[in-house]
Amino acid sequence: MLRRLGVGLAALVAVVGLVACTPASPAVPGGPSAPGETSEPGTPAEPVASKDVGVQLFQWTWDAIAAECPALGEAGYGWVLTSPPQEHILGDAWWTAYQPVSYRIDSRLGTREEFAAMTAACADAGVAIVADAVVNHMTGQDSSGVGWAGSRYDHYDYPGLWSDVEGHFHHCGLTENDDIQSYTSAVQVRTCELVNLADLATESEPVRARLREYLADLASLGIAGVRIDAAKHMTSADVEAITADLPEDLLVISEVIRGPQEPIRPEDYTDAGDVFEFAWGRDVAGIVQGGALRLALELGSYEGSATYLPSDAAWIFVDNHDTERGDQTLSYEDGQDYALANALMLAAEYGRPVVYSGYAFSDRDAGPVQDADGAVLDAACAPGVGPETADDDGSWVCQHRWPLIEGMVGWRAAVGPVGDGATTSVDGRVVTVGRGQRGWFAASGNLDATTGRYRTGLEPGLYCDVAAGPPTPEGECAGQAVEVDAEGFVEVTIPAKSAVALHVGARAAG
Ligand code: ARE
Ligand code: CA
Repeated sequence: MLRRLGVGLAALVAVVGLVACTPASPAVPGGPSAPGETSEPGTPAEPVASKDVGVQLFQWTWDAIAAECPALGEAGYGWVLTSPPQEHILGDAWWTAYQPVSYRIDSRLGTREEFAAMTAACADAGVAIVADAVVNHMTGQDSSGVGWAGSRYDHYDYPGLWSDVEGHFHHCGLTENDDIQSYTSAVQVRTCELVNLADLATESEPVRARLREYLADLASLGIAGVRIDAAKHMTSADVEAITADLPEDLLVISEVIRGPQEPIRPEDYTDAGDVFEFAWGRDVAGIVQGGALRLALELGSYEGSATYLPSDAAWIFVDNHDTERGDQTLSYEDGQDYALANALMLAAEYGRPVVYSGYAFSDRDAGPVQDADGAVLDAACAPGVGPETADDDGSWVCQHRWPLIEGMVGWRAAVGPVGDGATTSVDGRVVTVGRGQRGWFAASGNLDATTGRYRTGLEPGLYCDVAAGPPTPEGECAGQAVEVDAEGFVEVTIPAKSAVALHVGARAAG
């Protein structure tokens, strides 16, 4: 079955405000292959209200996500990726969530009722919920224990759920301790254990059936999609089988990390739905640090670039919870470079973007701030968060509210995910992106401010520079107002390693 950005989520991310003369929505509304968004001459330009941008709210509680959703919807985010919601092992580290003990929706991030209340509150705000589904494995604990919700377990025995005697687990027998040793062996990757995590026999029908039940239960609580954790460690057929009963319109995004020389490739999973393209975040890191920004807008289409997933199957990100703990991508610690990389992701036409938002840490394993019982405390964003904010360990970084990132989410929501190809490379380090009458974007990789006169497709008038953040609820610009002259030109100063962004949804009074 071919699962792509589905109807339910698509309804949220659809190009809902298209001008009358635009062709009817395609099968994948809002997708990168959607028709051009440029208004016909003579039609007044309106924001397109496309909401394809996701935000991963790493380790946010269900209550905190519910509270954030109105602001997310207002900013233009279409959906939230949550951390895994099922019962997990006890412990302080963040990764306890990736060791399921049962499929009860009861975790230190919240109860089943709180989860359902979150999907409802977010839906009211026009924001969909995508849940992280850990279905490849159970725990990696060698001794028995009790999970967050009180379920007893042993490494290969989960009473009433899985047991070794019934053949629910793989014991690959290919390596000394049954752990994956080499990613160049597909059979090891799929049947041996990922860091000692008890590997489910996902090719077996009884296992698949129970996993389908788990995902159906999540769907009944109002989710609009699932991230399939560790999809590389199952076959694409397994992922298809496990997700087969889900409503047609549910989004399925497989996590398959692209690795050089590996036999298992992200491309192998596109029959099961969409896939995260890890290459984008890795490649954009060097590009932004080097400053030749043109390349960032060409990733995925540039002939010289490495293999990328087809755009309509790809979800891209600057970082996620794993890569921010590694050295292959940028992270919040890169400050302005990180903000700029996110802005480029939101202006690019390749794939669909996911903004990441987590908490500050210096220890890789450190979990989010918890109470005495281990329940995670509700996240909250301090006023004025941004790339310059000093982050004490445990404080919520709130990247999704950084002015440039939030402003560009609004920009993308107003101009749509694809343009008419009117991207002009001014020079290697300054790029401009025109989206007809709807919007215009310029970014600079220079280490000094760059002043220039540029042609836009915008109607004459005053526009807020949303690179300084979205306009206030009262409609006041967060930063400078930029005048588009009678010929459509602007004269702007692009700050070092930053951007200027104008769109029809943020016109300045005056
Ligand atoms: C923890 C401890 C381990 C311990 C284990 C069991 O760290 O020492 O053995 O528990 O007790 C997360 C954490 C892990 C954690 C695990 C379980 O990152 O540290 O283990 O939870 O609690 C591969 C997979 C990819 C996976 C990454 C991390 O292919 O799917 O490894 N990513 C997802 C999640 C993770 C999560 C898991 C999967 C497990 O996003 O957060 O782990 O549910 C090359 C390959 C990649 C490979 C990568 C790293 O790049 O191409 O495929 O990724 O190396 O090995
Ligand atoms: Ca497996």
